Amino acid sequence: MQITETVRKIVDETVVWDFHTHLYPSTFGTPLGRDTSHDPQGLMLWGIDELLTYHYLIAELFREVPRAELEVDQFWKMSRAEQADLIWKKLFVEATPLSEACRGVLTTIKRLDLDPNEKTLDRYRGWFNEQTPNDQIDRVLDIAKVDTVTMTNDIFDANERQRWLENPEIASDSRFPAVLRFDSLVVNWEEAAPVVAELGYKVTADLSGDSINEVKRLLNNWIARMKPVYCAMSLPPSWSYPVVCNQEGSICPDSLGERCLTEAILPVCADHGLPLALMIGVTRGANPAIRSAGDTVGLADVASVGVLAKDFPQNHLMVTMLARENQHELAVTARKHRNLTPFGCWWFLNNPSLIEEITRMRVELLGPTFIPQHSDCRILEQLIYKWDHSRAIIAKVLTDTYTKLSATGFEITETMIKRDVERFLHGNIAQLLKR
Ligand code: HDL
Ligand code: ZN
Repeated sequence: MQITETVRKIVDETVVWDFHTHLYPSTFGTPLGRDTSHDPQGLMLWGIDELLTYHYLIAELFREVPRAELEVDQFWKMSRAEQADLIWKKLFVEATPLSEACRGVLTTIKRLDLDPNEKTLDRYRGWFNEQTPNDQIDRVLDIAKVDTVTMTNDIFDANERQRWLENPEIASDSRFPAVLRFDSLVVNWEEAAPVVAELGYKVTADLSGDSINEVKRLLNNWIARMKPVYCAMSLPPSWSYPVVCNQEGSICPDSLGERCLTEAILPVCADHGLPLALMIGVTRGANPAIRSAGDTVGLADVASVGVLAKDFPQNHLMVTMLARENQHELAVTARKHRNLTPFGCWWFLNNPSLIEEITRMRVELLGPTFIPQHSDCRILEQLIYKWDHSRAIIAKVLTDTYTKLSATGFEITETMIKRDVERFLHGNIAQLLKR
């Protein structure tokens, strides 16, 4: 058997379950739709203007264009189309689109049978304006060979929360399973408390009285409403468990978040058999002026992940970390705790050089027992490039692995490769989420 060709063919053909995205079906409304889904505040983002104003590209625009030419607040005053025109001009026409986020747009344009060498966006806009949201979802999932696109449904996002309250059937498209997301419960309980109270739960900023039971009631109600496949939160580099409190006397805020995590979230997840995803190492608002492009990475404490897994063996933790330097310790920690599954090459790690390094290390340390990638897509058509680019790297790592394995005299079969690739791209997730 020719291992290289066989692996590449199988990886390209195996259908993906995308474990973490920010994508939505058209029932959540879309700014571009011309049919009933059209809604300026809609959550389903698709089309060329959204692709080009992805916050990764906004960050790159401000590096390419000097301040004398473009002040940040001038950019925010532009329309979405004007912003997209400027990004195309500055990053794709007047400069070479060398970055991964730029190359991704070109891969997507090419796979949609459009010409990546246009000097303006006119032709692309013309084509996208002929599409409908639902046809585009079908087309993109088919091209990307993705059959399940896991959403991120943040109960602290008022726009999203209102849509769920108004339409209980909003998540009727089974290709888009829900995920109950609630960073604020752990990261900033004092800010979360008034929002939770406003929703009708008797909670206090210091978690006194019946607050913990009320947080559990909130979680149970939203699990009943959303029917999530798992629950999730992102955490800052400073997060630790047990919490380190160096403020004498007064309740330190982090201990409130820890109580929400250990006394409410983890017991409720265990009751429902729902895994909890922890996405650790993001510093929000490092540069607030550039809005969602302004978050950055920080080194986090992996030992805390191990202690949490040890203390809560009845919970399954799915963990991704943002710092490259945390990856080896996370993989070793997963060897110690069967209820800990590393997933994905998150955000600033979702680049070929780092996907290769991290996936090689994980295969060597964890064999087939992890989830190599998620896309984190925010715009529908990104599924095409994020999975094209990741499949190429995963195939390369597996080819090398099987080649070395074969050198021992162990027989590698096509059936074996199909089994392993199906696990990496779909089966490990389906098994963990009991789907
Ligand atoms: O918190 C998260 O889920 C992150 O993925 C953020 O959404 C981030 O802005 C992002 O899109 N990363 O790819
Ligand atoms: Zn995300």
